[in-house]
Amino acid sequence: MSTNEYFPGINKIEYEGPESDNPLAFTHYDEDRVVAGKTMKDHFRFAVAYWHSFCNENSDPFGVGTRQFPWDKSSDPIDNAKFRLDAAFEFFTKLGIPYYCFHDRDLAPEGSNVAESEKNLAELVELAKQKQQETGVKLLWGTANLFTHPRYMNGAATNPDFRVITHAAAQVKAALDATVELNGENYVFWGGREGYMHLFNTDMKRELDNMGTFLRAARDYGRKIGFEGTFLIEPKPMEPTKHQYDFDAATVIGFLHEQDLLDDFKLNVEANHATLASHSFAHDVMLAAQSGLLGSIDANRGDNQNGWDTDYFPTNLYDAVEVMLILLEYGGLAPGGLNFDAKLRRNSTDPEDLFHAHIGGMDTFARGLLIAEDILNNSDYKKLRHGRYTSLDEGKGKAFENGKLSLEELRDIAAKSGEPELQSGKQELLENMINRFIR
Ligand code: XLS
Ligand code: NI
Ligand code: NI
Repeated sequence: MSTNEYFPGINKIEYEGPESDNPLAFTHYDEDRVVAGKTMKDHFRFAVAYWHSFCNENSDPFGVGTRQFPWDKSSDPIDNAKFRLDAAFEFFTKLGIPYYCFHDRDLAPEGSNVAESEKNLAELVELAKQKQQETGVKLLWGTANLFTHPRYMNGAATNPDFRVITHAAAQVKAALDATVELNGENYVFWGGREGYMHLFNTDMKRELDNMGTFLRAARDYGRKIGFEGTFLIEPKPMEPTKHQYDFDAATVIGFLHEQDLLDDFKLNVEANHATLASHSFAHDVMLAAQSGLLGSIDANRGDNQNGWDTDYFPTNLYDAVEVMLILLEYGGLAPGGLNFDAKLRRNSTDPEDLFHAHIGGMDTFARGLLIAEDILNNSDYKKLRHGRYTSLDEGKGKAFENGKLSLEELRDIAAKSGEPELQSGKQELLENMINRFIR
């Protein structure tokens, strides 16, 4: 054991198969196994979220953090950022996860002015680059933290104070530089404070237009410095603001149309954000996928008894099956991936808990993939769904879909053909069928 080891006693996590009872092994995630034409590794492109796993000490509004960070060894925050990077890459390689994601401030501490913050980040990026080369671990996406610092209390790109907007721009510029330097495949905007607390003091139209203008400037800069990846917007309806502008997938798709951003932007759908918006995880994934705008996924889950962003690790097999059915039908996530934007519970304090959490998430989605493939290959799932629409496949139904029938013509068809017989939606049959495959 080297003295610089942060997870001593834990070796590389291996695939041992469904019969294994080793809690530090994969039972279903077998990265080289080919399913529906692709390896599991390529289906998921799993990523660790740097902020939850290496920066979040698990405090809550009622108590201080409970996690011990053995990498916080120095009184110098830059030194600690370097130790944290070592710990993170030790974890990534032991877990065998191919990607990670970060905010600028996760990687390096903020300086006392713009130039110093840029210098801190560049220093850590240089080291991260070396680590990536040594280990083969890659950057799924970078982003800028535009919500923690007090200056962002009234928003970042949507702040009524222009000076704050410029600071947000400085951060996004540096975070884009970092993402390009590290070959990041995507760049995320999550507008945590882009929203409002009350309309009394808010010019909503002006703020939304400024958000569009800001995003176009960021896009132009990214393309100028050679960023070829996808820009992603991550919807969330609320928290920390009362109302967040990127409310849900449907809202963001409308915004991208209105702001002429569709050529460069897609969506990063997060499970717990979709449920906060009173949708299911699958609903927002489907909405993005069917528009050709599914960029990436932040995998986690909420809690049926709690109405906030609990960010539990995803262990709900049923959710995973629903989402994998969509991913298989719509061609998957690449160049996006599945990022574990999830945190340990406050009372999960052993270093190995971080492994259990990620292993559980990876195995859940791997099982979901195997079950979804089985359903698609060996059941009437698709046939039953498509079967409900056959009257639109030909004749007048098809003419309607093609916009060839006027309202008067439709009326005349109804008058002539009389009352249609009822057609069952077959929901219970389908639900039972899906359950039979979850074995
Ligand atoms: C918070 C968001 C955040 C983004 C990245 O709710 O999920 O973690 O993914 O800024
Ligand atoms: Ni997220
Ligand atoms: Ni979240």
